[in-house]
Amino acid sequence: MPRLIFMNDRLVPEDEARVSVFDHGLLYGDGVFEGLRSYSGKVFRLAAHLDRLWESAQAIRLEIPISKEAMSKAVVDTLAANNLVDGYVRLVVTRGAGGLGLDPGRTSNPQVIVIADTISLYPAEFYEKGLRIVTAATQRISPAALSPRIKSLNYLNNIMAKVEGLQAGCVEALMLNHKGEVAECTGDNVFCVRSGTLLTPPTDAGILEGITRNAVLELAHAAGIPAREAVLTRHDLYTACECFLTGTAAEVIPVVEIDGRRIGNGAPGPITRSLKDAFHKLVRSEQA
Ligand code: PXG
Repeated sequence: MPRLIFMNDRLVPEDEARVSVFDHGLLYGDGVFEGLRSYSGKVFRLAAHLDRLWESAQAIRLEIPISKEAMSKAVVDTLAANNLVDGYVRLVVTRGAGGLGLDPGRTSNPQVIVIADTISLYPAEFYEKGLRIVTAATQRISPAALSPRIKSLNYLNNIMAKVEGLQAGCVEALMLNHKGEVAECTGDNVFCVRSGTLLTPPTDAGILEGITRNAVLELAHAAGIPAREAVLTRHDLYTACECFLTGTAAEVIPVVEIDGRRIGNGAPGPITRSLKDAFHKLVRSEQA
């Protein structure tokens, strides 16, 4: 069965879901996207993902041609049309087709695309034993150059770092900001536990403000675990008791080694495990 893709205003079979070679999303990475998940038929934090998509679009002066309500319906309909209960949804809005020049004013017809698919998860072993990661030499792009808060179609900064991680035999890589502080991983936010306090870099460290990150901060507060945003250096991570990553795809995943330094006792820590469990409960309990 071919997948059904939502394109602009309707569902079409995947081989009919096409964009122009003149689309500035393709030519320049001029567009925005989101990645969401549904659990047992409920889309996790759909409103927050739509808000972030609209904010990304506003930042690049791209007007999304459909309403949030229509996008919300498209997400639900695309999952249903593909018989997906536990699925992954990619929302893409491109600038649309135009001439071979940067000027977005010379484009027309921004394309709205909703793809629903199954999610390929990291092997269960990574969640039980924890990840090894390395710091990429590729810095997170400076907010003065392009805000990392924009989830744009230009992800080369992250891809360059991801390739470095893969070359080192790791599935994720840590990225530092232009000041040498810890920013985030290529597609995940980073947390550590020091002296019983949960710490994560602030948004002005030049990161994407992850929806999973925010959910984990809420869960920590609810569980009475002290938690706050803090500027972190690699030293803070190397000498932390625990470390973990958060993201829509990865959920909450422990990190047990960074740049060859063992974190804590080298096994996923108790705060990590309790937040991982709490997150699993949350995604199955929240209403869409
Ligand atoms: N940082 C970056 C740079 C991201 O791209 C996150 C953090 C985590 O944010 P959320 O809101 O997901 O908690 C992301 C999200 C993919 C994929 O296909 C990537 C993301 C999300 C979903 C899928 O690799 N990145």
